[in-house]
Amino acid sequence: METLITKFRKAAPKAALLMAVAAGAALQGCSQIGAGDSASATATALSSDAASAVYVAPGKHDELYSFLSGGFNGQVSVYGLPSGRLLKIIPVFTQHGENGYGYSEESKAMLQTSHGFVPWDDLHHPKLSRTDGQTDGRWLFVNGNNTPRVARIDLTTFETVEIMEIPNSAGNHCSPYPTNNNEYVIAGTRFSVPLDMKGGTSDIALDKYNEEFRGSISFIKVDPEKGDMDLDFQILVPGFDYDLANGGKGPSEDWVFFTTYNSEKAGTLKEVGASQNDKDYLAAINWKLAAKYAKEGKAREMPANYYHNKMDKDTHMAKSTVKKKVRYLLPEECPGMMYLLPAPKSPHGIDVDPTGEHMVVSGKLASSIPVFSFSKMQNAIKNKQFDGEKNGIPVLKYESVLAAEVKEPGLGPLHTEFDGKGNAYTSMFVSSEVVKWKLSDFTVVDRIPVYYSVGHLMIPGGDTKEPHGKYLVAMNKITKDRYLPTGPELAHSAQLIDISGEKMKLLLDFPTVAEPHYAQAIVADKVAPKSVKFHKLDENKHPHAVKKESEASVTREGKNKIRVKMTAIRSHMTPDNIEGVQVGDTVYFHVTNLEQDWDVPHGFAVMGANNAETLIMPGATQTLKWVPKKAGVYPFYCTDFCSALHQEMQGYIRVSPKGSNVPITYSTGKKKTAPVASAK
Ligand code: K7E
Ligand code: CUA
Repeated sequence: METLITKFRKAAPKAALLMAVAAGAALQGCSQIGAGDSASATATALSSDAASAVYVAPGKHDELYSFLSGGFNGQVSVYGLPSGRLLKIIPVFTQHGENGYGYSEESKAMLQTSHGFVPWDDLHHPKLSRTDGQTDGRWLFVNGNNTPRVARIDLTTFETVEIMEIPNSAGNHCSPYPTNNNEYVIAGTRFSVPLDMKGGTSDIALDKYNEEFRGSISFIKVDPEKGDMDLDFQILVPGFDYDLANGGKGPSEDWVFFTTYNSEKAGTLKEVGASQNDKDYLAAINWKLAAKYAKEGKAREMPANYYHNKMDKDTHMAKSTVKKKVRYLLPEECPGMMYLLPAPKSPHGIDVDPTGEHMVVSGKLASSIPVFSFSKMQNAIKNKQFDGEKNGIPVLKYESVLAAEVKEPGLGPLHTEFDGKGNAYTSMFVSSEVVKWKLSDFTVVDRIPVYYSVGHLMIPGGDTKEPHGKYLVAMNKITKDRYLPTGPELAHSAQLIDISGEKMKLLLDFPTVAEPHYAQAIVADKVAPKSVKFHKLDENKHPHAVKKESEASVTREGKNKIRVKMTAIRSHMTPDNIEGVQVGDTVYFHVTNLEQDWDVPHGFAVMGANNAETLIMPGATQTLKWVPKKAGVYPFYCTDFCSALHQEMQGYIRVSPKGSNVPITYSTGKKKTAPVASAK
């Protein structure tokens, strides 16, 4: 790295160099940069121009929705742009006390996996669904890295509606990549795993890495109308590590590309072992041909065990299905399906420009950015310009596929996005800057410091055929001295940059929830008009819904199950007095929100519950499970300040000792006795 820095020093403008040094210092934890330095940098960058550019007047709406990944918090955050106002947190792979996701009986199944209930994950990459290579505002797909999963968020409700576990995967990082019409959502594994083809991941000595481990790339079919996912097949690829994925557009739209590292297949100390060779690969896969091979009988089948969890639209209940098989293709048996392009060692991002001609590989350790040409790749394949093969997969000659190298862009290139006006923007992790370069002649034309150590950057639509090239969001890993300190852990940060002119301009800093990796953004007009305001009560098919107060009931089922079918409407619950429950009973509160109006959820919480509240949307039914441990009188109440009489929206449930003869009674106002124990 020393030589790189020396080299960089000669070429880079002074400001960028200062930032490089500052970021280096920050990375090593010795904060040599004074608060004053950055404060003055901020002062210069932030003029009143910038303030008015991001000002969205009270009561006015933002122009764009943006969806930032929550990283190790397992959620997605929705921000308005350009204001940077946080609009919503969408829990995906995590429990969320705010609305009971992952706690309510209806949503628990969403977090079931072959490893049991896993209420956490590491979410890196949101990707919007596409039509004709443009974002269409229907769904947002996201990956879970740790316990490999792909989830789908419905953008009419901003709720997670489906989670698919990925078998034969470990570290679902190059994921999810939707093709230009969501034909497939593609997900690659970061870690290779031992596969015995008979029983999936198996018990194998770790020093057998080289012979026994393989990677997998999963092809998940997406229903064009409903969005439902189905794992169609996998390609079992050589035992490298796979990092990021991106897809072709236009002429290259049948292809998807993956960066790989550890082509050395080191099983330990990868920091060293995976950096021996000068080059790793960009893997190119013709997904259309793969789908054809899979359809025409080239696929074999192996046993598997993975969960597919889906939220039913009518009942608002999630259901898990366990899948027991997966089909797979081997690249060595499928000619023309997969090629390897030599890339600078241990590359990170791969990004394809809007025309589909250029594949940009960000080699985090390299001093230049190689840009591959899709048309050259096609020619090289036709003319067999190979440099041998690896695991039966042809390796293309570097020179035969290279369009150009972007020289001395900065230090630590990670990711690139495009503005649709012929420019590319690359994030530089080590030199803490965003570098703008031209696709026409591959020269650097502008650079702007970011604070500090930027990972992904995002231009709304910047990974699609038609970018909305007005803003860029840089997502930074380190923010030392940018915000008020908050103890050992500081806020991660996003920075909004104006890219509408020749020179980039910093407009705004805003802190993020947990660690953002990638993000997506879309013009609000493509999403807002379809936003659901409330669920129609008549269409509520929840088996325990009650649609009128007169239908509310409390029943004992069998020995110790109590079912409370309750309604909530401003400002009372029916029933609000319940007696006859005993210690040892499990109580299910099925609460139906009778409101048929926008923005009137009711919450439900009961003292001592071991889960959370549940927040019931108008017209929907949600269930809170409660197992009281001791006799007594317990209050329950609405948690969402829904009306002037919200504080009155409360009730009591009496719990008697086990075996007591207190009959079940329930009422709101007038007391009513329950029918004797139900048959079920
Ligand atoms: Cu953070 Cu896309 Cu997981 Cu790069 S990845 S920063
Ligand atoms: Cu309902 Cu507060």
